[in-house]
Amino acid sequence: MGYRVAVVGATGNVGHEMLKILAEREFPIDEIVALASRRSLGTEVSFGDKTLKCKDLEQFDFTGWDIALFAIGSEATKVYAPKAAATGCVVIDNSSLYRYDPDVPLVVPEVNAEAVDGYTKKNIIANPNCSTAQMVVALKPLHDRARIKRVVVSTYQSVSGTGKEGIDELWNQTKGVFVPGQEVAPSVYPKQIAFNVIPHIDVFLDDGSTKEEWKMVAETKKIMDPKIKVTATCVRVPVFVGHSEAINIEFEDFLAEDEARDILREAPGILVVDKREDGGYVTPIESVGEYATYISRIRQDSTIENGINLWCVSDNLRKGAALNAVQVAEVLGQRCLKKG
Ligand code: 2RA
Repeated sequence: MGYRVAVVGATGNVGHEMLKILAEREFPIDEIVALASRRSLGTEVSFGDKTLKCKDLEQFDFTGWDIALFAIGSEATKVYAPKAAATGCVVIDNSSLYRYDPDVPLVVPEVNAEAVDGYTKKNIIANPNCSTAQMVVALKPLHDRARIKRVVVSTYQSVSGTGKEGIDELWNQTKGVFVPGQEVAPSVYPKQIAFNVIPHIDVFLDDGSTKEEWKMVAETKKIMDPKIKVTATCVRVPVFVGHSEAINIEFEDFLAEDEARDILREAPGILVVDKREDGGYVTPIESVGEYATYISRIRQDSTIENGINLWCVSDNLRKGAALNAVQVAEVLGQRCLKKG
């Protein structure tokens, strides 16, 4: 016995990954449907060794369906998530629309799986921002051991975070630099991304930070502990897939780097690759297609009393989005929607 599962936004990067991961992890499915906008009607997408033809989200009736994994923008989510939820189908949403709603749990299973139980208020569960997800996976085991006071994080976010447009722009701009006569295409970014970095993701806020940076602060507090102080600088880099983060952590109590490394080695969802030699660390290219949140460069920060620095890398389309959503569905099934 399994679930009737809808993947909403099946033709997007995250939608594709959701279908792949549902099949990879053999999520218990009795029936699956791929939903997309009318212009993608009939588009074929893969689900394991099967091919699904996309159906029209606008016409779809979620009645009798158990779980809907949403990977569409906030505007469309605002229209269709409540419709799905009202039929009793539990929505697991990747957009930012519901993340800060007190009646909607924001869940990273390795960190706060029990929060899934609160789904009944709106029949919706929110997935965090990709840059938040990998960070809280890294922070949680250390917070349990030595209570985190403050986090300073700089991110190096790949262009796939912007969707297909970001990937296409990096590719076209890079070709434009090398192929004579080929104009450098106008970018979805405010400045050239090829061979460059852009310290600006999402919109600017009144205090000079960006909304992406605000999301990391607000979501870490909601998922982990409102007392943790977080300051972030989010940067777009010319990488196709894989977000990287340099994280500085200040604890209430002293935590030695060796103990931190041992704790992280044992923590769920984490792979530690940390040797003080050439190549003894993980780079984004190595994270692509993997489930793990990789941790490298673990070391004491001797400039403060109880500080640790570390490097964190993960596939932003997987742990940052599709994998986390499927893991939430797994926890939902184990804790709340028992089948069979
Ligand atoms: C980005 N986190 O990387 C944002 C949205 N996926 O662009």
